[in-house]
Amino acid sequence: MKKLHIVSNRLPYSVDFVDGSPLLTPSVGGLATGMNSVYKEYNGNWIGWPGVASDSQSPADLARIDALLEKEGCVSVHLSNHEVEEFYEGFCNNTIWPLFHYFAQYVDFHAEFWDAYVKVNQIFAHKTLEVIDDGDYVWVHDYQLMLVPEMIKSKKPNITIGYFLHIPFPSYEVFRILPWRDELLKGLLGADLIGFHTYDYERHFLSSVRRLFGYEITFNEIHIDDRIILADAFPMGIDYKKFEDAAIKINQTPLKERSEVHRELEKYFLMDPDRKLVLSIDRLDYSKGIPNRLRAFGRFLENHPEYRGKVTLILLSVPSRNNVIHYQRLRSEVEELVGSINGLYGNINYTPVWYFYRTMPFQNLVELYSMCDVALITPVRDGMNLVAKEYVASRINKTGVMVLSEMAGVVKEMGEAIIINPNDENQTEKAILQALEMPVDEQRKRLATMQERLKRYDVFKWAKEFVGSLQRVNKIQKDFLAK
Ligand code: GDG
Repeated sequence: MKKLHIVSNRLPYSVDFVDGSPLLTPSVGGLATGMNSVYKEYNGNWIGWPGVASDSQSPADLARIDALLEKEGCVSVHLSNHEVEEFYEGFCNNTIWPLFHYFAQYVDFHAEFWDAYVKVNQIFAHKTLEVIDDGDYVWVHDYQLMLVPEMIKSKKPNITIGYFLHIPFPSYEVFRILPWRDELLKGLLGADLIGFHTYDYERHFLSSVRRLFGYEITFNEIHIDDRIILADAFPMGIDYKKFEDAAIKINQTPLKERSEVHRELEKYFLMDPDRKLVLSIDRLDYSKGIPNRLRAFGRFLENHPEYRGKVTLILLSVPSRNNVIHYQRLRSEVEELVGSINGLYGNINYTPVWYFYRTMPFQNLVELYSMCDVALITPVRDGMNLVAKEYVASRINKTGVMVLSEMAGVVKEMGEAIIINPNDENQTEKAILQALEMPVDEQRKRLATMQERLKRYDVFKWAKEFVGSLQRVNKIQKDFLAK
């Protein structure tokens, strides 16, 4: 049977040392959930970096980590501290990430970062080539590994390769800024199927292929000599049932046994049952539009004094990429804005913004989703945004309103949200008011439609459809060659 292997920057486990022995903790993220459902079924391996630099461990410890991972079907890629710095923090997070999110002014064009990117992609490709057999399928993930498809295809043309990009693919005019644009595209074109969250990203990609290489493109098929490459949209879903079940379980737990977060939120409503909570959750990343959101909330309190004391914004900012200067500056900006809003509109009994700079356990996350009346999701660019989907899935009482940026990929599946341009703070301010005042009947109607849609196309369906298309493209290619 043909196997299916996954290649991603990080393996779906984190490694900790307990009493001197390495211990694996499975990752609970969306990608791990979706991929676990396929690579084990197809008896393949997951190739990736375990998150520990090879030169920070003794060879004996590295071997112990590798052996533990091997038992889980995982193959470790070894990267040194320096490689992680120049590849991941350098080219991935200082070059591709800002450019693909339209932050051209933040992009670093360092040749050393590019060299490290090529070298690390080669390490991933070599590792993959060591464990795959002729005829197997390989599914490569995300912007860290855009060169890997071609590196595999050039050595083993009979491997069917899928690639999925989790971030936006920018328009050609932005993509062309990159000195290494041709190399990145060539790397991707080693794949047989290239997937994006939305049709717009797919179109941008095809337009770059056409403009830079002039290849023949029919609908979403790229023809290069005797090869056919398919580009398609696969909007990633969530493990809907996991969020729904967690919310049901929390709801059934007696008040006394609920978490501290839950009890604190209950107290907030006990003081005044008409009070409302607005929720904002993301990694502290400049693409997520956190300052715009805070300014819009500040304006809302300024222009609607009747809501002071009645509405609190819970702002959960998950620490991210602290080594990068733009992230450090963003943190200061966010903290200043929070301080200024609280200083201007708060009093002894009322704090307008509850700010948390940390990661919360899954249960607390679902508690926040289920207790907040409004979700304020306003990225300036976002490949998809799974938080929006998780909020909808956790609303088991069928109420709740989403204010959603038109710049997030998820908006294509959430036409029932209140949709805003995140750069228009006036519009966002009005949307907050509209959300807080939306009649319950209308909330239910809008939410039910979104819930139905998200339930149907969950992360398992997403993974299955991608793999199905990968098998189909293999057949299309064979039929084409047989003609
Ligand atoms: C990239 C793309 C695309 C957040 N805070 C906590 C926590 N989370 C979890 C959420 C959600 C995930 O992190 C965040 O996913 P997003 O999709 O919102 O954003 P990115 O991290 O930027 O992801 C994005 C995604 O890839 C998938 O393709 O949608 O556009 O940028 O699942 O639940 N989880 C826990 N505690 C927290 O405090 N446990």
